[in-house]
Amino acid sequence: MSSQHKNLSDFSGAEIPSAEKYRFGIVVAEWNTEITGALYQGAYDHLVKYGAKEENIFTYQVPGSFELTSGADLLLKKGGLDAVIVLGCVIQGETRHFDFICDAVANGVSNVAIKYSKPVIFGVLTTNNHQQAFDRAGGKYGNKGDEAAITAIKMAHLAETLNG
Ligand code: DLZ
Repeated sequence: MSSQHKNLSDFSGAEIPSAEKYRFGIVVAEWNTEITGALYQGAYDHLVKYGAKEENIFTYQVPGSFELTSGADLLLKKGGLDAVIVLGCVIQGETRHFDFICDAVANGVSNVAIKYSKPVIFGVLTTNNHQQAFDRAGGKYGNKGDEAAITAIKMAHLAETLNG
């Protein structure tokens, strides 16, 4: 379903496990910081809202979305985390940078997740313009950061259920 028809912060009907015992890493891109800051706030607040302890949320910044993959890789290599959330915002420009960055980060974080067998949650907005990004970073379509946090909690819970 396109996010145009879905509020990214609407979780009604879905059971959300407690995040109390999990440790989370959040990697945030500095590009489009007015958007990624809002995504971060949504993600952080939702982790805490569902029980995560503030001391169990580890935040790191990277220059741009392209670096989210290596940020997640470095965090998981260090160990001790149940899930990592990557947050970025790539806005379509006049060059093909957009395509390269979006493809690289989507493939990159998938590979990191498989490499470490840990959830890596894709909280990256890929939009045509700033307005579409604002609409999805606390605007009329909710906040993708909220959605990323809930996904991280559910995946940490799934990993615990399957792996013990
Ligand atoms: C270079 C670049 C461009 C053009 N656009 C964005 C963007 O919209 N969002 C984003 O997060 N990063 C962008 N970057 C920076 C790249 O992600 C990366 O930081 C640089 O290419 C250095 O590797």
